[in-house]
Amino acid sequence: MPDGCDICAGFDDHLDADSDGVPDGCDACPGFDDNLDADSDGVPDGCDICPGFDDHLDADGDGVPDGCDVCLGDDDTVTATTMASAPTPTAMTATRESGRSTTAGCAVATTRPA
Ligand SMILES: [Ca+2]
Ligand SMILES: [Ca+2]
Ligand SMILES: [Ca+2]
Ligand SMILES: [Ca+2]
Repeated sequence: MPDGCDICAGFDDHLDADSDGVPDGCDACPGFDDNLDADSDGVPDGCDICPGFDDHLDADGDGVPDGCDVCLGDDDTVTATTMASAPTPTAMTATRESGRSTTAGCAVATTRPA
């Protein structure tokens, strides 16, 4: 195929494992349809970190989009890591259930699905 018509330069345009029209080499979200982006933030629905919000807006730079940031202004990742070392599974579950509604804010992290 001529370079001018190459969808994904440097990769085989015919390889498209998830059949979304985007060659594997340029697939933004392997296994999901790259053309589906309900919140139009440029991240396909299947890989959207924070559906309904712009994944690229991250004021505190912790990798968690503003729309899903549990602790704006603080690093959510650090909090999550701390929570991962919680002593008992029971404690983890209790924390998770109360995570969203609590006003303790930065002291409690809510585990989000990957
Ligand atoms: Ca594809
Ligand atoms: Ca895809
Ligand atoms: Ca999206
Ligand atoms: Ca953030």
